[in-house]
Amino acid sequence: MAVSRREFLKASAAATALMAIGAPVVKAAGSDGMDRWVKGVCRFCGTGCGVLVGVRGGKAVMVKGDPNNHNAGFLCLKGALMPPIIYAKERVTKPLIRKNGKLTPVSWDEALDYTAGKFKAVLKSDGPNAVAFYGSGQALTEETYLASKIFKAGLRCNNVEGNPRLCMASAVGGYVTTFGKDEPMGSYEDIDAATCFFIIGSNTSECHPILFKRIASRKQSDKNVKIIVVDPRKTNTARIADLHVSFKPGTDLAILNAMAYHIIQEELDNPRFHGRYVNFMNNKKEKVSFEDYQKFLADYTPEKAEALSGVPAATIRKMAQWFAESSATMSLWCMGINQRIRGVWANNLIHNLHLLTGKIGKPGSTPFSLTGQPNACGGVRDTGGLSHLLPAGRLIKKAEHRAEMEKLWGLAPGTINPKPGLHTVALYNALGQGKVKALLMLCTNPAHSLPNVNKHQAALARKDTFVCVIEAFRDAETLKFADVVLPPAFWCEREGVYGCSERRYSLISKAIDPPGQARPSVNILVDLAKRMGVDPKLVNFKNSAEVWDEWRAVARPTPYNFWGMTRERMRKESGIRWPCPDEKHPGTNIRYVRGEDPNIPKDHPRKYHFYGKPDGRAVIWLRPYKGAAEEPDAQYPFVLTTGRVIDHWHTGTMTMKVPELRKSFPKAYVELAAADAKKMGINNGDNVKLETRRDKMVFQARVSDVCRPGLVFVPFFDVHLLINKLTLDAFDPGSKQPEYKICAVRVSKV
Ligand code: MGD
Ligand code: MGD
Ligand code: SF4
Repeated sequence: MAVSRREFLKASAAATALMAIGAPVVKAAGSDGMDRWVKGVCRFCGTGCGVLVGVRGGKAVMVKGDPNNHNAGFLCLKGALMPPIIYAKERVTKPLIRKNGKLTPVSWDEALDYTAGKFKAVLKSDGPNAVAFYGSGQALTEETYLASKIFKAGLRCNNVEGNPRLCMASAVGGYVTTFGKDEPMGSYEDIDAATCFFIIGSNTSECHPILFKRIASRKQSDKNVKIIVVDPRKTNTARIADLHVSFKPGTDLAILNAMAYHIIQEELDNPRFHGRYVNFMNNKKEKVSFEDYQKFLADYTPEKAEALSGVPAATIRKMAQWFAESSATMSLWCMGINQRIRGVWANNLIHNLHLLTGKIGKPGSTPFSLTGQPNACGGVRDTGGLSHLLPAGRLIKKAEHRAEMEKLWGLAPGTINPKPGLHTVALYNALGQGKVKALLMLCTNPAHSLPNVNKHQAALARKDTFVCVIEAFRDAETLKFADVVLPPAFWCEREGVYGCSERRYSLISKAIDPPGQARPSVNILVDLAKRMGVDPKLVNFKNSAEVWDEWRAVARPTPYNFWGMTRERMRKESGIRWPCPDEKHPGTNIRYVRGEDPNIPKDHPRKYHFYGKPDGRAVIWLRPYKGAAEEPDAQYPFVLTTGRVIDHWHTGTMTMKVPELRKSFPKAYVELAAADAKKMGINNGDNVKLETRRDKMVFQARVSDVCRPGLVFVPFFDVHLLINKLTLDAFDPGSKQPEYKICAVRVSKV
């Protein structure tokens, strides 16, 4: 059945209403007079829904769900409402150079020569550590692979970072320390088999709506399925929970250890599994015994955890029991766990529960970190687009990994700088100190999204730094600080791969031409690199398909092997999960299990083989409780937490251009608990001042039962109310991911 755009939007509006009670999304039908439908992937979240772009008269006029991808044709509103964003009047369509303080249109040659000249001058005067690349989990896999290669191999500079540091670094740290390799072992199919969902620090309903829909459907299909939501806010996700556990923010470590304590106490652990497949380790990386682990956990009785977290001991016991007694438990988590100064440890403690109970590597039983961005996994984590990484899980600090990459890239031995580059907060600090002097950015808006952003805006504003931004929209905050802006082809205006949360790589096919002089970023990067003096042999690519083929070859000798995903195959299929070693291989559903994971020989003696670790055993870590970097005190008695709303994407440069989305959340607000509001005489809509040690700002109040008393929440999409002026840039010492989720704040009625 054909649907008109009007009917489609009407259906979408109904879906928004449903979303409010936790029943999201629409399924669009019909082919309705399009010239063609082109296969792609949604531009937004890490769910990675497959889409079909309806093209008529050379324009993308409609988007609907791809019935053959994992989302089975469903999309949430953001995914379906792309066309107004593509054709927004704010698109950058010409290269711009700042002249007399104003961004002024110039030719491509002038912009590229000018940018390359600035980089070359800094490289000459200050060396490779004074330049940097800052990328994004929304750039294509080919773009990040190429940028990272240009800097690490071409310029000998490891200052290659990107917003996944703000997002997934703690999850990476958790996977690598526990299993030896990054990325989840399970897949979305686990949702259909799980009988207990342990959702902690994830507002799945608003941030991964199509996965939330799948969880809700699973619950509807079997009334015995239990959902536990552990979040200090009673979010929309919590509203379908059998048990919502609210607690003092930042105390998850104590709660998770107490769950482990109770599981062992009640003999709900699985000694056959952990005896055979697990090592226990303390923070000094020493192997310890199961008995040592038990002694360590004695500090985390449910009563002691109650004193720290405010969660009744009986509730902790109940959670532990549900987790351990279900036939299949799936944990899902996101920024409530990762954006913390002990994010890696919190990740480890979730893995611990699965390893302790053996609820891993079976359908429905898996720890599964939800990835935020559409290509943080496929693009940045897998290709090595961070300052300590090389492609496919290789590390800069490992000589054999550098040597292997030098061979694959055709470099002289010793070319790759052995010292990891600067992580994101350190990079912007170095920019502020004048140590980094030239910065190239791609597909990210850090002048809005960095924590403690006043400090980092000042760094970007320095007169002696050079900032070149490849950015699709003129109104992005970072453009205020740019010396050069280069216009990229956006989303389906060029071809390339996105890799979502479940190791699934899907191709975005080119559906339409870019506007004006905008060009695919792969071509921009190649031209820029050549002008910067990078050996042309290193960047001898005409298009992203050629980059993809090199990346396939580079990953082939590793456990990431996806050699079987030829471009041709990806054009036909709607996403394939790696490992996928040959063209006949269907892709991998469960890793680390013999018979499932092609990296494990069929005759391997052990059923589970965590091959990222030298002895094939995963690690249960003894991680003590540690609180937030900035706890509330008498001066700043509340906790400020920040995050997302369903209808906006990050810094709002895209979703604010869609009238339906803008109307649902026109500006940021402060959400506060009814009990606190009553005490302070605050009503809905009143002006409320928030003040932290960094800055202060006034927001309209939304009084509800979402926040617990003592906690306030502000979404970060609004450029006119930049909450990151108030947040803190303390970071996890392991992952270097900032603690956006907790800082101390004073709240007063204006
Ligand atoms: P957030 O709102 O950042 O979203 O997805 P989520 O992590 O699900 O925070 C999640 C929850 O953490 C909040 O409900 C908050 O109350 C809780 N939290 C705060 N402090 C704590 C704590 O101490 N412990 C626990 N357990 N929880 C805590 C983020 C994800 O969303 C990401 S990373 C990206 S990049 C994408 N962005 C995005 C978007 O911008 N908009 C929409 N609509 N969807 C998105 N999807 C992705
Ligand atoms: P985005 O809005 O996604 O935010 O932070 P950012 O990456 O800075 O920025 C993407 C930019 O790329 C936009 O300016 C967009 O217009 C542009 N763009 C879109 N498409 C294209 C394209 O095809 N090519 C190019 N070149 N440009 C394009 C996200 C970051 O925010 C993340 S990932 C996290 S997890 C953090 N979360 C967070 C939080 O929870 N709380 C607070 N307070 N702040 C946070 N900041 C972080
Ligand atoms: Fe896009 Fe995420 Fe919505 Fe799917 S759930 S349509 S990937 S925003």
